[in-house]
Amino acid sequence: MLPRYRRSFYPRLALIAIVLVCILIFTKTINKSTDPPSESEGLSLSNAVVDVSLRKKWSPLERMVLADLAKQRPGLGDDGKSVILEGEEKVRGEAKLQTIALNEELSEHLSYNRTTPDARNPLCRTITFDRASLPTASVVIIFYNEPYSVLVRTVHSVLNTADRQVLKEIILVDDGSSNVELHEKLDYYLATRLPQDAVKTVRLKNRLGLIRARLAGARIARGEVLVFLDAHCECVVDWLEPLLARIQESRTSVLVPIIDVIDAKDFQYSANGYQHFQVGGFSWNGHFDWIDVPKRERERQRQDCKVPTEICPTYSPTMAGGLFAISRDYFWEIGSYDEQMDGWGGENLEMSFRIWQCGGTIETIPCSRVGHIFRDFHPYSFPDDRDTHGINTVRMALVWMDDYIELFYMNRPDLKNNVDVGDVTHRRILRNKLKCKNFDWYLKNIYPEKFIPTKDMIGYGRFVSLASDLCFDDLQQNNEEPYNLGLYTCQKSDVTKSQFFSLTRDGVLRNELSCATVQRSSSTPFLVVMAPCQANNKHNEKWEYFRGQLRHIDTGLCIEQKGLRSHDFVVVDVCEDDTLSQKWRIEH
Ligand code: UD2
Ligand code: MN
Repeated sequence: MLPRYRRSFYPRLALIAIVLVCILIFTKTINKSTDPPSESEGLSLSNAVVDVSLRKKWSPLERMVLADLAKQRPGLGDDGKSVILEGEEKVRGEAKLQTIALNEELSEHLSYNRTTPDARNPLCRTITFDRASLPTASVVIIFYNEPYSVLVRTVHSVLNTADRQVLKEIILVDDGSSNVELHEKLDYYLATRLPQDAVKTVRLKNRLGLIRARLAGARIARGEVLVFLDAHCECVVDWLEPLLARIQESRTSVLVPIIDVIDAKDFQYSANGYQHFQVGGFSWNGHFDWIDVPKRERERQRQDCKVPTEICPTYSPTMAGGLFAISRDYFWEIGSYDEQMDGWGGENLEMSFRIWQCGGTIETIPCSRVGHIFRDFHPYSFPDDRDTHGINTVRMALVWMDDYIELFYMNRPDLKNNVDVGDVTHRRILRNKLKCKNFDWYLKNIYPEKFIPTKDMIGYGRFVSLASDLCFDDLQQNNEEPYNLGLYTCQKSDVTKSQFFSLTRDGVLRNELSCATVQRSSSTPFLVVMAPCQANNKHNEKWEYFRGQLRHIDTGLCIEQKGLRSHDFVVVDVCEDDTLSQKWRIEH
């Protein structure tokens, strides 16, 4: 029999041991929850439910990050579906849309890892890549005061869709953002939630503009290919590999994905079917625009392509500028960017013309798709409120467009004189050094569809009435929609766009975007309506210029200005020989 003290000792020991084990387990649990999640946990933790009572133990940054994550609703907007907010959230979202052209409220409720639809042509899924042999990529994302959640989602999207075998790094370039969310919180998030070597951040002390921001990223990039993205993109599975494979095959090809639209209001990812996509053009006012793939290009593809034409690299006369891939060596060889371009705009046409004129190609790669949030207005102001797009475009035109710069000035007379655009000598030296072709060659060979108001015309310039001091004039109406052709006192100095018209060799009376048609009504005179030109010139209405009269072929009526004054709309009426009010002099 055990002594008394022994009898009570053993149960007590057991009790103490149990209590100790409990304390140990308890402190472990607490510690685990208060530590910032480890790297490997990071990605999957994004949508975790967080115990609010424990938050006070975390650092302020961790608390902010957790609060952001707690706001997100797993699955919302997945597959790029549109999301409509309700109540207070809806009101806040609409207010954001008004101020920054983007529904930041909604973005904060979508997971950083929300998925995108596979919008690719099904043929793309049959292509396989030998990733080990592909060149590696540095993805450069520049930002200036972008909404935090949108930027972070862009980073996640790249990591989720690009294979780490080919994705060397993501380089974020902060172009001097003043939004504090983009400082410590972003650094903290990247350090605690993403794989350590995946993302590098470059901070510019002052805002240098998107051109110099991209250059800063390119300078530290170590991948063999540079891929630039805007800070509000979401990528589609396997978007990167087709770009890298094409550069491997053709070093001087500069590539753009198909750029899909992510709606700024409801975040819907729209691909518009996989069959139809557009390539880049430009207008004489110096802006980029989208054009349909020309028939000529489809012909070339049928001859040159090893793969079906639908997924074949498609030549593009220009590029939008924000999303593209280029061999890193070639980027520097071909003159990177014009570093004296400030703010926003113009760099995309500069690079487009330079690449084509100096021996490279710009191609859309149909199997690569990336969504971009197109905003209705710039959420930021411009350095010193200057028109940096206009100024940069003058710099571009002075170097690359030769005499065609006059067509640009005609659209932008405000930029012709009295604007300091700086010195372009070093860019002209570059053009000589690279032995680049001229702009005329570019238009003839790369963009023959482009309407040139002074080429192959019966006449062009001002259309001046012989009976008075009145000229044809678009009366500053929107040329992208139908409008009535007007009359206005003839401009005295250089002609500008509103009075510049052309009569083509095949009898089309037009300007850059609109073609003259006749609007029939119950009785003459009829109005002359300028309507968006048909891509196939055969379908545009025809006119004849004979003894000073402009006769509409279909109706046989002549343009007439009797009784009309400056600001009136011009008409067509029964042709009468020797009537001065039906006679027009074409300037050239
Ligand atoms: C388009 C391009 C854009 C650029 C621009 C012409 C696409 C889809 N987008 O306008 O990339 O080529 O045309 O210049 O092709 N940013 C800065 N610093 C600034 C201003 C902007 O870093 O001073 C950043 C901004 O945060 C964004 C990127 O530059 O990530 C492009 O700006 P944007 O998105 O406002 O231009 P976007 O898409 O209207
Ligand atoms: Mn953008």
